[in-house]
Amino acid sequence: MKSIILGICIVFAISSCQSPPAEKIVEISPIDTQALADSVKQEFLHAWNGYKTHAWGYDALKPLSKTGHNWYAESLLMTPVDAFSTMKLMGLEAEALEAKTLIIKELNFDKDFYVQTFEVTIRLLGGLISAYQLDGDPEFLRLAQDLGDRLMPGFETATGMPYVRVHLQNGSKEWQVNNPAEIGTLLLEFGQLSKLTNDPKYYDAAKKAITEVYNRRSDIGLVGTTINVESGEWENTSSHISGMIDSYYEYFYKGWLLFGDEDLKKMWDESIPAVNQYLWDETDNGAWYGYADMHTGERTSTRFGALDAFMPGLLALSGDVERAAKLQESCFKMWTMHGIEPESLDYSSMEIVNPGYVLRPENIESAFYLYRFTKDEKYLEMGREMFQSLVKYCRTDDAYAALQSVVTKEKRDDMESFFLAETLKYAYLLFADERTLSLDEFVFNTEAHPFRIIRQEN
Ligand code: DMJ
Repeated sequence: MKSIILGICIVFAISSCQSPPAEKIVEISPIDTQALADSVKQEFLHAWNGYKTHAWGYDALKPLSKTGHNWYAESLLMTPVDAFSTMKLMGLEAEALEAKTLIIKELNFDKDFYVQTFEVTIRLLGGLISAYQLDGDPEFLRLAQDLGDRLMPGFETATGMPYVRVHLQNGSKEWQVNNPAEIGTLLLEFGQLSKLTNDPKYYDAAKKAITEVYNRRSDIGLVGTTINVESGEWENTSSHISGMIDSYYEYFYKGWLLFGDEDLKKMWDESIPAVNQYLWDETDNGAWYGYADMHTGERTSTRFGALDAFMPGLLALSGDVERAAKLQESCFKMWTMHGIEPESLDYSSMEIVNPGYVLRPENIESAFYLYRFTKDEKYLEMGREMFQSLVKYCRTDDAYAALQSVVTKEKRDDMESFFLAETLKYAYLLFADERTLSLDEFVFNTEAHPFRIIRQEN
């Protein structure tokens, strides 16, 4: 048990009508971090066993219909690859071995279909690189390099920014309107592949891609939501930190941490002040980041959601703990309003915009970072409440399920692989002994796969 305060407060409330003092016992239960870490591990096993029983070999489990489902025409083993690094951190060696055996026997990227470069990079390339660094089996690196090579043609465009999708066998590409997150959030994975293979081509391609987005920021320093990778023209000029932009910012700072590339730190330093100037919004309902036009900075929407909740964690990692703490208060308010967070709300009215919850990690991820950097127990309490509500509302007999609505708590037939890669990993790391993973040695990709910092020997 890490630390524990708390105990019993006895509060005497004296009523005005001279009746005997009412004694109210407010019990504040101690935070048994070890028990919580164990409990997260048990819930991980529950979800993994559901996948094993009903969807073994498929990309993902459909938890209500209890079947397997694939993203494309054939499986790319999304769930086992995504879950592997969590198993290693949790010390689940038997499960890690069964996942590894499946991956090495069955995973094959010689497929006759297009894949979405971003999703396949953060889940599979990231998962395989991290598996290689945690496990040491060179087969993981061979698979990672094969996948990286098949995705590389996507970068062959007039600007160097990649198309959305690439064909795994013939390298043809499709969908030239892409977004900053899908263009920029390749750098950690391709960069680490370069470090591990001693071939700079992956790093160079991914760095050029993110830099080309940065070079097209507006005069006031913001980027938009979509951009044409051939013409280099913005198609949607709405600026925010939500999906389609979010991890573009994340990879500047984490790229600098992982690779020590000063260009990335400069891009972070130049970008974040504009985000804070034009998107940050302090209201009666708390502090948030809203939407603004990338050219004028004018507020266009007061929407905020589950995806945006990654930002307190990133701010804390980058040293802005004060802003991170303020924003996390709002994120936690968003979580507790209905017992579990909605996909998005309008923070000016606190009305829900999108009521779903797809088992996203970001709110718990931010509690993890804030606890690491402040040691303030309130983040343990937040994490405990978030974890307990996951168990309460999303657990099924066989696994975990997304929610159709956080208001009705009606479940939905989905269990995204990031629930095992990220949500339960960050919950576990929040409660587990800090030595389980040191932030001085590892940087997480946006799918929570830990990449070990490779230090150059002098
Ligand atoms: C994950 O795939 C990654 O965290 C990504 O950056 C955003 N979306 C999901 C989790 O919500």
